[in-house]
Amino acid sequence: ARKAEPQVIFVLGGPGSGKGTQCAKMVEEFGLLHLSAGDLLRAHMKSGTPDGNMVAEMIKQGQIVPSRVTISLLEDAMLKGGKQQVLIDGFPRNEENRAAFESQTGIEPEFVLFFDCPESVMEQRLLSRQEGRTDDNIETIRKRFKVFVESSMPIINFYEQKGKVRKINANRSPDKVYGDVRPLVQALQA
Ligand code: UP5
Ligand code: MG
Repeated sequence: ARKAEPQVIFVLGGPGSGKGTQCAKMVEEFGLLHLSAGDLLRAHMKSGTPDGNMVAEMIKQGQIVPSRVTISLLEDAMLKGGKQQVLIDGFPRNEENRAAFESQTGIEPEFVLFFDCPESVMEQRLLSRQEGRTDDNIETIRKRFKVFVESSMPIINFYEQKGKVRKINANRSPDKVYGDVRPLVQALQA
């Protein structure tokens, strides 16, 4: 018999809203598989392939990589991870991503966590991060904000209309934010 499709939560929110931070907390407590599309793409950059070089350039410009690349990385990682519950962090970011994922995998998210945070706060967080990301400079950060508003917010609105968005105020301490996240994930496990 075919294995049941995994239950997926899309974790969305602007650059620096705390997606990665909150996913780590969910993994620690509930043991879900965490797939950060950005982390997978950053690892792929190092492959030295033509696709890898394209990804590096697009990330530096704050642009959204074509779903062909991102979905294949996500699908591989989902298979390898072999878990029934999966957090997909930072994807889908535009309509092309969303429609392609749905048609290629047949997966609909259980719900969408949306970390809502003012740009000024996200900007401060990204400028103080010391991970050496090629996109953590003010010029690229502004491009990332613009792409988020123009291309990614419409995806959140799409799921909002389906009643699937769980909006969280992300402008608080990580533990306070997690206090609102926790019961949502717990309900899925029950
Ligand atoms: N921090 C976190 N929570 C905090 C809190 N509550 N209070 C105070 N500080 C807090 O957090 C960011 C920083 O803030 C950290 O230093 C953290 O300690 C602190 P983090 O948890 O890393 O936030 P996150 O939302 O994950 O920020 P990130 O920078 O990863 O978001 P982006 O959406 O910009 O990055 P992502 O890696 O998803 O994508 C990067 C690029 O990859 C995109 O711009 C795009 O070019 C490309 N991409 C695609 O093309 N397609 C995809 O599907 C995905 C990515
Ligand atoms: Mg992240």
